[in-house]
Amino acid sequence: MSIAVVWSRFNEEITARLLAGARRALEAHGVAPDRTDILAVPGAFEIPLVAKHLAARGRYDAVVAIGAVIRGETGHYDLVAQAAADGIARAALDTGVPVIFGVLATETPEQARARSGGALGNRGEDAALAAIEMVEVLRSIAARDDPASAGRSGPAWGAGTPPE
Ligand code: INI
Repeated sequence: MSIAVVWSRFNEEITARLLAGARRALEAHGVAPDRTDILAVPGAFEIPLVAKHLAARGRYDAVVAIGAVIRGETGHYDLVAQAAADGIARAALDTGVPVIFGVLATETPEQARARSGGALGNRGEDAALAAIEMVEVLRSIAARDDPASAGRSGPAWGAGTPPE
């Protein structure tokens, strides 16, 4: 599995912790560091364009987008957070490659710290796990279309087991 990470430097204290979590999770799940490319961008607003370029290259199974948008005194926050969310979703839908939303959007720096290796876990780690799961989901769909796996059937597709 080959993964690209778009890492936004804005609020770097937070995003460095998210990136560390993502790298740890990828390696722990068998994605070797030399199969993981990391591209830095200035802020969350810049993530979608780079994510789309990477996804369109055809050499990555998924792209993980990492950033932190923290509400300040102005409305800038809403614009940046919305543009990042919309653009990341669009990059995935336009290319057919999973682009995972590992961008924190919080009211305060404390809330961001809690979600980047603090009391509430690490959203970078969660994003990396979501990327791996999405690659498996898409591979399971492709396997169903593969004549070599004809006859395989069952209710559960993808990586998870649906509840009864
Ligand atoms: N970028 C972020 O990643 N997080 C923020 O909280 C943020 N705020 O609050 O302004 C932010 N702004 C920069 C933006 O992403 C762009 O880099 C900049 O506007 C240049 O296009």
